[in-house]
Amino acid sequence: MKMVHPLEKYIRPGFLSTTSCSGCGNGIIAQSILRAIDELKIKMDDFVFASGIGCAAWIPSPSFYADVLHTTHGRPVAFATGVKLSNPQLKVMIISGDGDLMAIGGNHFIHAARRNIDLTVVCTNNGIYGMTGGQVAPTTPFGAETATTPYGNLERPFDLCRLAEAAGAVYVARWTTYHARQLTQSVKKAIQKKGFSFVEVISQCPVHFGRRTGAGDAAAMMRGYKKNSVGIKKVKKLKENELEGKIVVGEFVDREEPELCEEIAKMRQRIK
Ligand SMILES: Cc1ncc(C[n+]2csc(CCOP(=O)(O)OP(=O)(O)O)c2C)c(N)n1
Ligand code: SF4
Ligand SMILES: [Mg+2]
Repeated sequence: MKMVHPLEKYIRPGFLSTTSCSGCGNGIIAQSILRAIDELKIKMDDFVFASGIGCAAWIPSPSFYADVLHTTHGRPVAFATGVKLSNPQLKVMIISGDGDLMAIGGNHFIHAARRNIDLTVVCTNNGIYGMTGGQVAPTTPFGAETATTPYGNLERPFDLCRLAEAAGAVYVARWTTYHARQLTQSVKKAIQKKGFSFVEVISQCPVHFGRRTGAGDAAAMMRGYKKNSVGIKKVKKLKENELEGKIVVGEFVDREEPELCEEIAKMRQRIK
């Protein structure tokens, strides 16, 4: 009997192979997203996915069996905004990397959050530019050695969830690839939430981050995520020094604000 993976129906026929290196976190993220869609029973035809440039941008493209926009570097949020405004009925999800979304694409990201347009953003945060050879990113930890910081990173990284919250996102959560089930639950909430939702996934790039920073291979990195993650509810009980090197995971924001497409529809009614 031929074994068929339960999520295979979401993969474009002939595109089961992956561009990711072995041990990369991208496969876990892809599965968590597809499982969320499966559990919500939403048809792939109701989705449009957008990604930019980088390893993470290959998560939906070309393998997700849906309309997928593989756009230019830093611009998936801009493309997704256009799609959503032209057809607000669609579920529009952006899946891309920390560099793509938060470096070159940072302005698109914060302004989409400010507008509270109904988009779901899943950001693979591997703390580095993976695809181009392991250069420093705005998420690289302070002091980390990368291809472009051989003596250690002198810049402090963004806290992506706090950035999303401050910019106006109505749903914000962070998990790691160790938390695949929790990630699925957050992606489900993010898809269902009316407004700008942001899910950050701390993910392993063993080839560049692991090798260059000393974090080790994929298994070592995932053991580190397990050991060093602290749930948001526990954080208040910990002292500042106890939080050093920890990854705070959980849901940070779940709030209601007027959503842009709905406000546009109301305005159209008003000015008829
Ligand atoms: C305008 C432009 N500048 C720079 C690049 C080179 N470039 C491609 S991907 C990338 C970084 C991707 O990093 P990230 O989004 O974190 O993805 P990862 O590969 O780590 O998943 C860069 C700098 C490009 N393609 N286009
Ligand atoms: S270079 Fe890193 S992020 Fe890119 S596919 Fe390989 S392991 Fe994954
Ligand atoms: Mg990256």
